[in-house]
Amino acid sequence: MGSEVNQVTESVTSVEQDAQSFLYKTEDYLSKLNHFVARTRWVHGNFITYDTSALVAEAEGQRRAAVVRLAHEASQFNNIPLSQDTLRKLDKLKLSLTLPTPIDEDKNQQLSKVTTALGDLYGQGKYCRDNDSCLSLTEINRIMSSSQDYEELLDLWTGWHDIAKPMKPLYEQEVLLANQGARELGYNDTGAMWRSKYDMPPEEFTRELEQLWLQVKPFYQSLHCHVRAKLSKWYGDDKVALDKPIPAHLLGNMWAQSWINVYPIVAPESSHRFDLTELLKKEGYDELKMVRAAENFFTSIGFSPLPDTFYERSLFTKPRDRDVHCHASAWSLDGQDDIRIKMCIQKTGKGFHVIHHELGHNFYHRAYREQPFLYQQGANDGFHEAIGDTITLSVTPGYLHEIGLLEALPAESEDIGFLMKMALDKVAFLPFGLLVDQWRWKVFSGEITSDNYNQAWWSLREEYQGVRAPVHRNEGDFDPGAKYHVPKNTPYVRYFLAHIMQFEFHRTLCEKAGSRVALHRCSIYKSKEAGRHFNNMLEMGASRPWQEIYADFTGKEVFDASAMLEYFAPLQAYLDEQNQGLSCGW
Ligand code: X8Z
Ligand code: ZN
Repeated sequence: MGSEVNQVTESVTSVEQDAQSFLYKTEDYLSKLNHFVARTRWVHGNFITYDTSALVAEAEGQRRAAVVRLAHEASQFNNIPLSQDTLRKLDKLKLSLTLPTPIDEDKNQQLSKVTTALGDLYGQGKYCRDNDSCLSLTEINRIMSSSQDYEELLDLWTGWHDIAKPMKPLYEQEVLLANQGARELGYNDTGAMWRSKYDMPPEEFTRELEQLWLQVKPFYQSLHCHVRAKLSKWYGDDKVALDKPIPAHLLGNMWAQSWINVYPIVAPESSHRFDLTELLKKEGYDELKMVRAAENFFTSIGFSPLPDTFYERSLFTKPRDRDVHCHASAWSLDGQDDIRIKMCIQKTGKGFHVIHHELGHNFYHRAYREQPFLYQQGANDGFHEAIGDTITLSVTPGYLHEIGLLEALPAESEDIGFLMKMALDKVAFLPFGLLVDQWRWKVFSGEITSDNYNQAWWSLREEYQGVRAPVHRNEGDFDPGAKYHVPKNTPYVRYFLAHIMQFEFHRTLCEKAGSRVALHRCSIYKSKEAGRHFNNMLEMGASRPWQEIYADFTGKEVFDASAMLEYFAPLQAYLDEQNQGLSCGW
């Protein structure tokens, strides 16, 4: 009897050793391959040409094929008792691709070509009124952010959405190929695979999202109601009807995902009207100075300064003479200290926030670099998106005053204006953050087919955001493709999570910093204690289930949106008052 037990233990140990050695080699191999692929992607993203596209397609194809091969090899360890850590790493390996590729090499190459082509259609997209005057997305965004001319906005909106039309057949192919890859790895479809990345059964994850949405939906609806009424006054109720969804081109943003640019139309009368864009201009902040200021926030709470190579290798401004992928991104090329950002910085308040967002990614990359390769990730992808945003919540008027950007410290009575701006950015985003993947999950599962891609997109946008297409759309249009993350295959629900989580993180850090003021007035600037606590979480990477990391960090077992609601409580009271007599909803 005793010797049988020993034999079992010995054989388990030797399988454990086999699995560990497999993982050790895999991590070593993949980290080197990743470095090479990242360099190729970096060059391509900075210089989109026929050749760099071919190179990146090939490199990505190699990487996808290697990961899939290793994930299949890992299945030799299925249903064998192994240590928690080994099981976790095997799971991370299996889930590490966003677009799983079929094992068939021809299909793998086809998938690579299709994904690169889709990304390039977006990166090279321009709206040409005629051959001599083409507008890039950066230019379109700049005009849209300040125009209040209904027809001009409509022209830009339709002009940009047209770039996505040729994506449709490519997207269909991509869905078919990725789904085949997902099935070969044992998932029902690619969407099911994406939902399996959250350390809980995928159905439970879907329920968790639904609950979070229900918690914040009443507040979103109040904001929607108020903004719609103001827009209706501005544009006339023939253009913005008081009981219908808002035309999607009137919210100061191509996707109506951030409404901060319509602040001048909705600003509370009695409130302070300082404008961060103006302050940056007045104080002579160029792109570099904006990045330095954001870095300074992180170093003030105890993070080491960024390496010189960050400044030597990053891209901050849109080159005049070539196509680049302008959408902001943060990179860790080598999993060590070669961290960079690539963004066409807008010298605006919003641009200042985005820089903090990107640096949050980089400080996270660096904090978890001592983890084994497969744990060099956020606790979940929402964490990664929430780090820099948590810092933007500390970019309060008080902080701006402290760093000399804002002359006089605004009185508390003026907070409503500031909260309104924050809500137009952070609360207005929530339904968009949720619906992009609602659409994709249904596309991957086959519930939405190419016959109704566009119609299904707009019914989700109406349902969740309460916005409608400003002109008639049909299935020749492919409006989801006009949003970066669709052609670039970046899962999106991470941003929804991040928008909720950042308020929980902010509340936790404010407690650590010993703050005694309301959540929206708290800034953790210069608090080493808050910084230390933050860093302890970041260092863990994905080495433990995110729920444990979250509970350790916040001290709370429950993950909910209560901090966001607490932060905006004074604005909620103001909106309730303003909305009296209006009939809200759509
Ligand atoms: O894509 C981003 C970041 C890069 S990870 C700039 N964001 C989403 C978007 O722009 O749509 C941040 C907020 C949502
Ligand atoms: Zn991000």
